[in-house]
Amino acid sequence: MSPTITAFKQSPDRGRGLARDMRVRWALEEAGQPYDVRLVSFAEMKEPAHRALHPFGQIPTYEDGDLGIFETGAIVLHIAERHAGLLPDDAGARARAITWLFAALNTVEPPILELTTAKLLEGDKPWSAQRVPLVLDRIRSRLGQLSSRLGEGDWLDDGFSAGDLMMVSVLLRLRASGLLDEYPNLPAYVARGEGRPAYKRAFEAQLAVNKPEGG
Ligand code: GTB
Repeated sequence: MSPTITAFKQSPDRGRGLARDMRVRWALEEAGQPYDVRLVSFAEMKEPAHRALHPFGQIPTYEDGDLGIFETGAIVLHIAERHAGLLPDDAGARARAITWLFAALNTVEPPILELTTAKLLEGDKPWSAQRVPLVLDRIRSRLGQLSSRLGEGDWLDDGFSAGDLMMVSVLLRLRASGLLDEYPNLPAYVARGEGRPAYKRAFEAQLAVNKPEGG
């Protein structure tokens, strides 16, 4: 039986691929694993049936037989550990790839999420005009460090891994801001991720759900 993941019935991004089910879809496509998708509305996410699977009432989730898990990082790692294509065989390279997966989620993404909060949820607060530049500085600091480490490389370590999948996914959230363009190797890195056939398949699948009427 194929695993089942959950995704937004109607994504707020209307299929731009920024909701986190995209990360799981991409991992499954890289692994060559077919999957089913259960679409849930915001209301359904908060109901007991979904909360039994995801205590915080969010997407994505992943179910395979008796197993039900949540948290994108855990799901992608679970897939990567069970199928070829996302983690190297060499123990050291594998540990480094997992390190990048955690770095994407724990070090690079937090200030990016702060920016979303500062702009979308706190934009009307009197202190917002002071806060946003501080958050932008924190993001730039991380991007500069990441850009230096990536250098001329195609990927963060030897070959494409789950670490790159997560880092590219995190960086994609910044595209509209223009911040990535301040570090020329980062848009190119993101474009390499988006150019992967597995990424394209995953993107098309989530777009098909979110296509505007008549579009
Ligand atoms: N830490 C969890 C994980 O990594 O799995 C976070 C999961 C999460 O944030 N899920 C969001 C959710 O279910 C969807 S992805 N939100 C509903 C809720 O909390 O009630 C976050 C997201 C949403 C929308 C956009 N967008 O429109 O661009 C981008 C990302």
